[in-house]
Amino acid sequence: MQTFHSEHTKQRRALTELDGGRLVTPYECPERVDMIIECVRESGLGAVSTPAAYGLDPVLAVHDAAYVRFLERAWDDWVAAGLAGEPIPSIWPARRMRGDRVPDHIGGEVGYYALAAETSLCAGTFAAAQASKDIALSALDHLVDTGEPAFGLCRPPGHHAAVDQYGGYCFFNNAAIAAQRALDRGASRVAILDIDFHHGNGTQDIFYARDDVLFVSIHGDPRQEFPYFLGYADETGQGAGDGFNVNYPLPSGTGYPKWAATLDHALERIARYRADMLIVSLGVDTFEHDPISSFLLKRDDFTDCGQRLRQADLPTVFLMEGGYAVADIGTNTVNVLRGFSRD
Ligand code: OKP
Ligand code: ZN
Repeated sequence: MQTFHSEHTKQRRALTELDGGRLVTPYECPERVDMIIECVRESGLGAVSTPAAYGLDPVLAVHDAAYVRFLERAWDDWVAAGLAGEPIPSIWPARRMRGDRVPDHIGGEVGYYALAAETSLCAGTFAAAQASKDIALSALDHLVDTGEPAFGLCRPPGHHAAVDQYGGYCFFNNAAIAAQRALDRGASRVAILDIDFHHGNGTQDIFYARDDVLFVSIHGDPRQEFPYFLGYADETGQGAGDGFNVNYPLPSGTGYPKWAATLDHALERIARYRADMLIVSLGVDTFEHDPISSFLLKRDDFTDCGQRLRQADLPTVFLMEGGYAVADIGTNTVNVLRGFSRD
């Protein structure tokens, strides 16, 4: 399996995350990439390649143009407005306020375009988000061109990014961008399986009314876990997309037996869809020692997970999402990939 990796992902180095009323050093840190690529190189998984540059057209295929322009200039506008610290929203278009007007001031714009407040912007965010989607696109193209599976070591992650909103450490929805490219390159039914601990609200948002992308997510129950306001089992899609969105919320404390049985259900749904391609939104924050999550998967469970994914027998791309137990993130990620690759 080929891995796609870029040092440019590390250009995002925010100083602050709003966590329980304090500003802390972000959990989603550049060291995550160092740990994963080191384990990939030691594992003998396969070659590591640098992504190609795709520009913004594939981003604009799934995201709102004004949103993308906002992300490009937000840091400079914040600094020009004389604001100290990193951009964090302090007000949103909440219920019964005007959600149809984009303010002119950066203080209002961040509230319009952010879906959560933990994710500060910083000088390198846009460049890192661009590198991240280039990695996803390169991994997708490698699969289409060679038929071989690929791993995109994306960072920042993408699955919380909606059509016109960032948050949950995500800016461009890498999995959605890759899925759209797969369709543009001839696929007709793409399945996205999101096994990050958190619900992939952004991916769901982008494809909710469509039947050419099946979105299936296994995640912490939104009654108890971020993103709280999406990810319930009764969200099944709308219009042409009705029946093509599948959520499996699981309670805090879920261990591998229950999680793996749920994975098997998810894979059965994907098989019934007769997907011609599988994109795995691969978060390893389901790990028992993850600092912000509450499932109980162990290191070896990730290997078993990879083996089960292999049973789906589909052309597969893995795209990195979350995982914040930095010391173990490389082992857990490579365990999935090696479990998948092993005969
Ligand atoms: C991004 B991904 C920490 C709360 C964190 C945001 C979680 C974002 C997760 N006190 N809330 O891994 O899905
Ligand atoms: Zn997550």
